[in-house]
Amino acid sequence: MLRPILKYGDAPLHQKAQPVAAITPDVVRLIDDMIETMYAAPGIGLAAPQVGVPLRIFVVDLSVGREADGLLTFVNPEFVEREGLQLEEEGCLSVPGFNATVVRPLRAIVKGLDRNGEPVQTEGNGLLARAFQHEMDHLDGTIFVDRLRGIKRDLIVKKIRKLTKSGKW
Ligand code: GNR
Ligand code: NI
Repeated sequence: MLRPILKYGDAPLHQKAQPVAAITPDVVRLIDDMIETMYAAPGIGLAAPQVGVPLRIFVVDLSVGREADGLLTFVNPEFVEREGLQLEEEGCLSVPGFNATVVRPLRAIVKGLDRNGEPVQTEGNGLLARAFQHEMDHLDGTIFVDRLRGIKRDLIVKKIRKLTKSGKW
């Protein structure tokens, strides 16, 4: 089932998500809905708070469903290692119409549980490392806009505020 994607300003996006206590049928349904919603958007990643659920779950698929082994699901993810720096353009399904250059680690190893509750650990480089960090940020209530400083951030926040006031956000 498709779930609506929340936008910048919606409370769950700005709050820390809680660890998943057990992978119940409800949690499995949530993961399946997140995958469907990510592909439909389309996006390369989606975190549970983006669909209004304050749990520590994200999905990533750089191939957006085109490759059979492209999908990664993490429940209660943690960074094992982060290394290097990259500066690239970044966007977010919860901040449609905006993007900005964000500093991220070049390489990241994430561990967690998959949708069957089995331990998984994956190394990401470049865009995958960026997606890992972007989704982990969502679990901590951080959006890429929060990582910007100065006029770049002010401009985006101002434009969103204006869109919100005119009912276009
Ligand atoms: O679809 C997405 N593309 C993207 C591009 C560069 C850096 C991060 C991302 S994640 C984003 C989907 C999303 O908002 N996930 O939370
Ligand atoms: Ni995002």
